[in-house]
Amino acid sequence: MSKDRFCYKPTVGSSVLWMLFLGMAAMFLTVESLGASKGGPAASAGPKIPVIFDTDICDDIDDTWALVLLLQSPEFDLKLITTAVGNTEAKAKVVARLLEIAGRTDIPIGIGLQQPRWIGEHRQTAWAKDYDLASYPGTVYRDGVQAIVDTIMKSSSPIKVVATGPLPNIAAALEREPRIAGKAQFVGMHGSIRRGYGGSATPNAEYNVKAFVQAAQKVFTAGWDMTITPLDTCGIVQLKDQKYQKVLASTNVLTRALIENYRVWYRQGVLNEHKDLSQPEVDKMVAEKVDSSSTTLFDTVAIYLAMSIELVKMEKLPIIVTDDGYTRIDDKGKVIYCATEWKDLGAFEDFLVERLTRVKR
Ligand SMILES: [Ca+2]
Repeated sequence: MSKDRFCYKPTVGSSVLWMLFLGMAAMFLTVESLGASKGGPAASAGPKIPVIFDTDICDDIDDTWALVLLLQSPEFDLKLITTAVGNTEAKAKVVARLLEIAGRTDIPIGIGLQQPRWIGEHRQTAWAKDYDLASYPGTVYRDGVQAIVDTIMKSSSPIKVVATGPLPNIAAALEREPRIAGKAQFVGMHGSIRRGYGGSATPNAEYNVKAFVQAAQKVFTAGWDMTITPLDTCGIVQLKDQKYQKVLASTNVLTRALIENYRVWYRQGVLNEHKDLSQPEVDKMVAEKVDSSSTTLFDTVAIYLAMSIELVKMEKLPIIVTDDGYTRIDDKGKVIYCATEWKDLGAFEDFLVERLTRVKR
């Protein structure tokens, strides 16, 4: 390399040109920054990310928030949604109805493995109880596990498997076709590394791991790249006050359906716990919560990690899944990318609000 490059002494004329160039560059950068939502990837980030979404939607409500975030994020090419845990067919109806509202019936749905002991416990399935799955204009796979295997094996580029529930479907897919681990990456809302629920100072046996421990152990030892948001980061995400009110007031049809689901889900929870309440008392309790704040939005962070890690601190940690459902740092464990802290939780909340209130294109 020529040393001249470091000895450049600008003349008066050239410094004017140089300042002009810098000014134009600054303007360009400002416009580019405005074009991207804060915390999200730039709009021109390249090809879409192929994704399979495996969800236990209808148990906690945060999966529905995650699904709407996914559908409102143009970064993704959603190849398949599979339902996990319990009455996975009733759950598929909720997904199908949401996809119809979103105008995205091009997305196939796979019915996941059913576990009889869980059937009848889902608080949200009433929202789609009259929906006829046979009327879904897109494809419904009766064998969701095989659909996961086939979608990954037939893909020409690596797929991200984003999972926001316990992992019976993903473990079964790995069992049926171990080669999927070589053609996919895993992103999940799982575990608890240094903090537990609600930001508590000790880790918990996190539900998605503990509920199906052997399935989690299978997934956490497969030969794929893994990224997780443990409770350390996802367990403290909640929208309240002005941020929540923006979502509540959104005219986006999909976000309105989300809030409708939140109301159905919350009401069923109140009815389950307080059987003696009158109708007006139930209405009051539902309105007090649903009109004021979200619940903890754990699963939305997994969707975010599938497209960006800008707002979180990532650590590569060796993780084992213990038989009692903990995710412990242990030298014998598989090295996993863990989002262990927020760099800017407020910016993530803003990102979430912007995506959820975006006018449908
Ligand atoms: Ca979930």
